[in-house]
Amino acid sequence: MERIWWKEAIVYQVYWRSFFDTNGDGYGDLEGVRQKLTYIKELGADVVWLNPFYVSPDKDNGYDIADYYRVMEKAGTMRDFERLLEEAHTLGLKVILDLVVNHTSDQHPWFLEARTSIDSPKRDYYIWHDPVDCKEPNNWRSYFAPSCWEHDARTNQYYYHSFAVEQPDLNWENEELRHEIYKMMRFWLDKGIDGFRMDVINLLAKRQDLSDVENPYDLSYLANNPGIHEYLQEMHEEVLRHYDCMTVGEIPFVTPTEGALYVDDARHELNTLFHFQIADEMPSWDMFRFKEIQRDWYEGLKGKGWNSQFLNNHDHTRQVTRYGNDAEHRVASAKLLVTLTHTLPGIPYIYQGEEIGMTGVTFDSIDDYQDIAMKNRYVEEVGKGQDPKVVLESLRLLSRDNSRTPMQWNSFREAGFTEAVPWMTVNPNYVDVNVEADLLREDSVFRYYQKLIQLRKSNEALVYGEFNDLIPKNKSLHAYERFLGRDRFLVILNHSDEDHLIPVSTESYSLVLQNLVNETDHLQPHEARIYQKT
Ligand code: TEU
Ligand code: CA
Repeated sequence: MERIWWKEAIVYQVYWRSFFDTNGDGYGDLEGVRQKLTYIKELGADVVWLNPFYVSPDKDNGYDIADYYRVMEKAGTMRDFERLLEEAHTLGLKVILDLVVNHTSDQHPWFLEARTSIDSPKRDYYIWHDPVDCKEPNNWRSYFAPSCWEHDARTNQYYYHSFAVEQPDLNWENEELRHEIYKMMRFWLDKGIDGFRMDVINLLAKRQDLSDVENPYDLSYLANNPGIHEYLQEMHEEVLRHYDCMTVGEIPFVTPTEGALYVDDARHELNTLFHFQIADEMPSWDMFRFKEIQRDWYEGLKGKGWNSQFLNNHDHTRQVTRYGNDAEHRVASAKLLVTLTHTLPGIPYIYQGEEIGMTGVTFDSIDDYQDIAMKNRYVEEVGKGQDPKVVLESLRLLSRDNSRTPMQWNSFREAGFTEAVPWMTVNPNYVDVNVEADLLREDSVFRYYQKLIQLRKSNEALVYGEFNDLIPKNKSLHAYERFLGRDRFLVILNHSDEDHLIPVSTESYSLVLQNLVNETDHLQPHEARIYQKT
C-alpha cells in the first residue's frame, strides 16, 4: 500500500467572508484566516480550502470572477494571501484554492470584450446562439435562473449561463481559452498553493443536442457531457502532473460508475470528487438511502479512485440541523455526524463552525437573506402568483445562507466575528454555541473532533482500510467495520432520538472513542462509539 498525503488529509473549509474580520468592514478577510491558522492546526486539520477571493462583483459571493489574478478588496491584498500561505506552510498546513472556470463574471474583461460584437476576438470564449422563433433556443433552466439563455440586445444573440445571468459560461471548445486557464492555474501553483477544489468541473463540456428536455428542473443535462474527460486529461497533462498537488472536483449528477471516470488514478484526471447524491437526494436524513449511497460509492471506486465525505458546506445547510438533531441532542448529534464522515472511506471535510456544532438559521423576512439562488427562486415563484409566505417557508431550510452566517468565536458582540456590522446576521445562538466555550470544556464538540482526528491519524485502517456495512437494513443504527491487515475497527452509531440495544457483538473489541458517558449496552439517542479489535 502506497501512502499518499492527500488520501490521509483532513480538509477544513474556510468560507473566509464569514470567518474573521480584522479590519472592521464587516467581512471576514484573508488576514483573519491567517490569524486563525493555529486554531485550525489545533483542531487537527491538514489542508485548508479557501472559497474564491479573486476580484469579483460578488453577485454570487466570489463565484463570479472578474480577475483571476487579483485579490478582491474585501478579502485583502495579494500580500495578505502570500503571508497566509507562508504561515500555513510553516505550521504544516496545506492550502487549496477554489478554481472557478466553468464561468466568469459578466464583468470579466473577456466577457465585456466578447459582447461588443459578433466579430470580437473574444466572442468565442463564451457560448452564443441565435434566437429560435424569436425566443430562447430551448427550455433549459439554469441553477439560478428560469432559463440558461440570456438575450444580449447589442448583437441579438443569447449567451449561455449554467448559473446566474451575471455568470456567463466559458466555451471550453476554444483552445486559446483553455490555455489561458492553464496559465492561470500555473500562476497560483507556482505561488506555492497545494491544489484546487474545482467548482462544478463536470459542467465544462456542454450538451451539443439543443432540443428541449422533458423535465427542465432536472438539471443533469448541464453536466457530464461528451468532451469533459478530454478537457480534464488535457488539464492534467498541461498543468496538474507537473505539481505535487491535490485536486477535488465538484461533480454534481454522477453515479459511482461515472464518478470513477473522473478519479480513476489510471485516467489522470482528478484525485477525488464531491458527488451530491446525499445532498441532492436527501433533503433530510434517509437511513436506507444513505447506506446504499455509501456502499455503492465504496464498491464503485474500490481499487480505482478516492472518495470524499461531507454532509455540509457553504451551499448546504449545516449538518446538525439538516441531518441531525440541533435541539436537545445538538452536542451528541454533532459528534455522531462527524464520526460518520471521518470513519467512512474517503477524505473528510470539515466546514467551518461544524466543529462547534453550529446550526442553521431561520430569518423572518426574505430581506435578511442574501443567497442569490434563494432570492432568484423566490422572485420567480412569487411572480407566478404563489403566496410569498409559503414560498419563503419552502426555501428556508435549504437556503445556502444557513451555513454562511458568521463564525461564532465567543459570546461577545457579533460573536467576536467583527467589531462592525457583519455582512450577514449572526446566528443568535452564539451566546451558547461558540469556540471559546468549546475550548473550555473537555466534553465539547471541538474536543471530540480533536480526539477523533487523532485517532484517525494514528490508524491507517481508518484511512486505507476496507469497509463493510454490518446492518444495511437497520433504519436507526449504523454498524460498520474498517479493516486493514490485522487492524480492525467497529463503528456503532445510534442515529435516532430513541434508545437502542447495541446491534452487533463487541466481544474481543475495546472501546476507543465514545461521544456520551454510558457503559451499558443500550445506546442512548445519538450515541456514537468506535471499537478496536484487541
Ligand atoms: O456550486 C454548484 C452548485 O450548484 C452546488 O450548490 C450544488 O450543491 C451541487 O451542484 C449539487 O446540486 C458551486 C459553488 O459551490 C456555489 O457556491 C456557486 O454558487 C456555484 O458553484 C456557481 O459557481
Ligand atoms: Ca474585513
